[in-house]
Amino acid sequence: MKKTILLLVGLGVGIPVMSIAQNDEQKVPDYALPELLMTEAGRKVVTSKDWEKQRRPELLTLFAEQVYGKTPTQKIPVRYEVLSVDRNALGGKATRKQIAVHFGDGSKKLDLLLYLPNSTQKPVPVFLGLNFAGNQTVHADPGILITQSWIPNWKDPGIINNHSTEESRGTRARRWPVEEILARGYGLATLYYGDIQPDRAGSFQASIHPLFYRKGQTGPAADEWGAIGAWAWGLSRAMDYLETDKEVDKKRVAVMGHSRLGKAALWAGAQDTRFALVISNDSGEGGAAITRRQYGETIKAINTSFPHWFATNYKQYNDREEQLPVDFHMLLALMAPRPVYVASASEDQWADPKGEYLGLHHAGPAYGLYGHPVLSTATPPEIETPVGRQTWTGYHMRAGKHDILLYDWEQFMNFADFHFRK
Ligand code: GTR
Repeated sequence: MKKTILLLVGLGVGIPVMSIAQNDEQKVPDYALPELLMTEAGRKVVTSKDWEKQRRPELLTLFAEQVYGKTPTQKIPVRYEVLSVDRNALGGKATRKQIAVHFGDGSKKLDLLLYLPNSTQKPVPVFLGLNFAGNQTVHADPGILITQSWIPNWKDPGIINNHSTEESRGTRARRWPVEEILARGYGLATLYYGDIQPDRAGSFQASIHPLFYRKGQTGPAADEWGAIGAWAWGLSRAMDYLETDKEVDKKRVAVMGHSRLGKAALWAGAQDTRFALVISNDSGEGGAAITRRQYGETIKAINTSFPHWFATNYKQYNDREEQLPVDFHMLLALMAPRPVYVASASEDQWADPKGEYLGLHHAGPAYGLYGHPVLSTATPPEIETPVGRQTWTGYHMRAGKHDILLYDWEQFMNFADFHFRK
């Protein structure tokens, strides 16, 4: 038996991380997944009605209270300010809109960037996702407003002392194939996750959290939302705007995200059924991957490196995966009956590609309640052999590292074509 111990230092997140990761398939413990189609009272879920009325709400509550923390339900004042509309962006290929969404007394806002294809009849389907480094990083388009928000000191050019400069334009363009997306008749909407909550420990005061605080409250209670919950909330607020835009087909909005932002996309998709399709790219631990496998990143590792991401309650499961009342196949099942897509990368062992595939596979029975076809085998496919494209659970494993590239987007669009253009 080959023993592999991987020492991960830093991971380029600006926070010192030192943990021992287990990435030996032989060392995956025997585990039993909590039953997807069994209510807490021990009743079998056999119809879509049982799912929608009972089991799905139970699971949503468990994920809220034990994993991500509860999202506040109260509405706060929101105001949209259209900052710019350019009907001749990207050499005439696109309409570019930028919208500031102001919250509460106006002290907090998010900036939404929206590209729509000029060559297609409106309304168009749209992909919506958070970005890691500001809207201006997704394309070199000089018309994109540069984020003023605090930003982690990523190694990308153009970030100086947690602020973005002109030099940051287009630095993450490889992750956002804007022209290809537009050419296929889709729009793209994106916002910087740091507009909602800065990605650093102890950042609640600087986030949108205080807009919801009770009198005297200074931080989230043990079962209240962490940063992933806040980022997911931001996706829903972007969706609120998209619903008002006549050029967007609000019935065909796909929410997507990479890595930590894939976790946020999944949690947004679980809570907000306006998202018609949900896509996870390399979301790993706390995303698509089965946590009971304890392969790659674990609950303890993620809670230690990123103490602000999840509800405080989630820390109870450090080294106690088997006690968690849910596992992440249930998160993916919360999308049912809406289609869900999971992507992995072969060298991204930290995110446990096999665990991500199994998460999706074990979500399948929820789709079965609707008679929707899903991936049938528990064995992940070969590298770069997408599967389930014409089912409700699509999957591929790209060759290479933890990232999101044109290849991934092409598969997302193929899957969206099947569901959105039927
Ligand atoms: C890693 C973290 C992962 C993933 C990743 C990312 O450091 O351990 O869970 O979220 O960051 O977001 O790129």
